Amino acid sequence: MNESRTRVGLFVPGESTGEQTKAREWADRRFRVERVGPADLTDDAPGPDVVWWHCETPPAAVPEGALAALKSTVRAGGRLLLGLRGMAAVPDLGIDPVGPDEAGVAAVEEPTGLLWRSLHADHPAVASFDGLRVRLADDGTAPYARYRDLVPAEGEVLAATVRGDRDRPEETSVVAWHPGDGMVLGVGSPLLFDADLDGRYREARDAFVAGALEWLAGGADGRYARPASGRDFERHRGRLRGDPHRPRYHLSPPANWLNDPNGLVRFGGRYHVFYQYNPGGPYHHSIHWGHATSEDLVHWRDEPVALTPSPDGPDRDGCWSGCAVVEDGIPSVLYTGGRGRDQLPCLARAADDSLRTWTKHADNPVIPAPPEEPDLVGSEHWRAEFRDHAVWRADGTWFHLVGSGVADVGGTALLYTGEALTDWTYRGPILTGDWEGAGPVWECPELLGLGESDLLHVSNYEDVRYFLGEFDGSSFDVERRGLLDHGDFYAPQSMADGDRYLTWGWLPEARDFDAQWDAGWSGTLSVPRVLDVVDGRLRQRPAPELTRLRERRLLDGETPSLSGGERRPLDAGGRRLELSLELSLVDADAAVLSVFASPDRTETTEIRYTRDSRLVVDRSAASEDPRATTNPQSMPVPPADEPLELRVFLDGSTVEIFANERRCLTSRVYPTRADSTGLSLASEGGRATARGLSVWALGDAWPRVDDGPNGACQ
Ligand code: DQQ
Repeated sequence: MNESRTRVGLFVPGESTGEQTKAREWADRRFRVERVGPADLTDDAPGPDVVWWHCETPPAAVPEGALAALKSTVRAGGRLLLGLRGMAAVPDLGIDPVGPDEAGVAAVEEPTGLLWRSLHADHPAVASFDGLRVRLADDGTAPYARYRDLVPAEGEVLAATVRGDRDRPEETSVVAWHPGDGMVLGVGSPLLFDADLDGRYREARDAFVAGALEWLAGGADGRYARPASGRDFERHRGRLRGDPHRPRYHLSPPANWLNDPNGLVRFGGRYHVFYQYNPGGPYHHSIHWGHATSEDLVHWRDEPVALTPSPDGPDRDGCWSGCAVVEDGIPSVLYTGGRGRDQLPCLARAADDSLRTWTKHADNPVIPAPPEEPDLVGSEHWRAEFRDHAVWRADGTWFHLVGSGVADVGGTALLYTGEALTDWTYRGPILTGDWEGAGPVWECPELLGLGESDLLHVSNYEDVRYFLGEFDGSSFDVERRGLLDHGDFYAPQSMADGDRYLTWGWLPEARDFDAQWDAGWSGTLSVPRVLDVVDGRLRQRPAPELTRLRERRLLDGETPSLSGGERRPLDAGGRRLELSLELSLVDADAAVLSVFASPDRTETTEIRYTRDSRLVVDRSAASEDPRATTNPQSMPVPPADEPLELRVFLDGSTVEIFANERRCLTSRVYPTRADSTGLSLASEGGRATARGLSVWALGDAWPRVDDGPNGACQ
């Protein structure tokens, strides 16, 4: 009868319910089962291998003594499966100070279950399933507890929810904890035994619950613990290493979600880059600040998460974008706290020189409400769009820009000044986009003094617009304007580094949610760019340090000349390359550089330089994956009778193009074939030449850590 020798203790602190009785009948057929109550969970009695609390009623209704017994069992190294509403007890059981923010009872109206995270797809409870979506029930009434706006402080999220055909990434349903020597798995998905389930969901339930119990009973498996140290994050990074789309020399998240770069500061001889990070999965939610450091701007190390939302604070729903300043030798960050419908500026100060720990200001937010004038635009989510911070000091005064939008007018950057980072006086907008195409809201405004000009840039939901001109202390006079990048580049931020500024932008994915969930990561930062102004115009160059990534020179200053209609494969290829060349159209209509191309050209990304002075990235054949975006991207370049100097950086799924050190176009593409590594040049409608064509294979920015089946080192 019993297939397993595992001893399962069913924790039933009161009368068994019908559901618990059925669960016991199920368990009896598979395990050695005993019923345990508080009195059985003593330190001196040899306990079962795993305790299962199939908890139907709110755990708060359970006598305190029963919880205390369970708590000491876990502390002493016990293993515990919390089902149905059981996860709601984690704060009282001393497992996690942050408990689920949703609990209740819901009818199962469509097949519902686990949206498992690909990072943990080898977990024994799910390893036998095909795919990451595992439906466990299609009938019944299910008590549940789950995280929605919050994420656990100590637990690692293993799964969210799939309901029917819809993914619900924000409904966290499975969490693993490793308190002390104990192990706990919380499952808020419908695990029902007293319901009329379709056979396939019954089978899935059986395999999952049995797998979960056996995994817990096996003990001592820290593989699914929440990463705490930089080394833990590097192990997560190692798990994704086999993914050919992962950038290797760009600054990317160890796994999960990344968006804007934040709090950029060079401090104590190290470059610190923080970034918007969701530890719960590869989607934008419950934003924390991830952290990476470098000594040389080329090689990076993962650091522990720097800022975490405080469940009782004004940043409960997320620590959104912000900047760093150094005051009296101590870095501080100003960031946007989100809570309910409010977005308000919050302050935190570094509590150690490695910038790993931060102390939040006791009286956050430091600005209690958005200004009443002008009439700021709001949304269904926010009372007023009022977020993102750029702070600098001039003549003893702090200046502070906040991004916003004026209702029925356009995006704006609001100015505050102050004597201290905690004390701000509102001065008004420095510039408002009251012209066609300015965008309704300006996110992430930043103002930099670039010698002969000031530069203001803003992200308007679509593009990053920049303005060169003069800031006179209260308003910005625009002399020239443009786009910082014409492709997949958003919400940049800059770091003062001696007499230069280094700028990183977020390169969002150009593929759908499913593809991002399945990949287990989303988003990367650009390479660092040096911005300055020359002859009144903006110059953008890759940071010179990047040449240290060059591992092998594959082509050395070649000068191919192509006749009309000719295509010439280059004797070089790869997924991580830098190319440098000067293209001339001679009398061609277009010259085309193909990258990430398969030998039969069924997959190819085409960088096309056309006689009408445009550079176009054609993604129509870039990927055989229908989930990838195919629309073209383009930018103006100098007239076709002038040579076009290109530096192109390829890294897994990123193509970053610098044209004549002025304009940039960044593209995300997802070639699927292992042989989509080719490069070629072609000329259309006449002759074209390339001069100084060099190609380098580039190395890794991150330490090589191999951690698991997906992580084979290449
Ligand atoms: N991303 C942040 C916001 C900012 C936006 C939230 C820009 O603070 O406005 O993650 O990408």
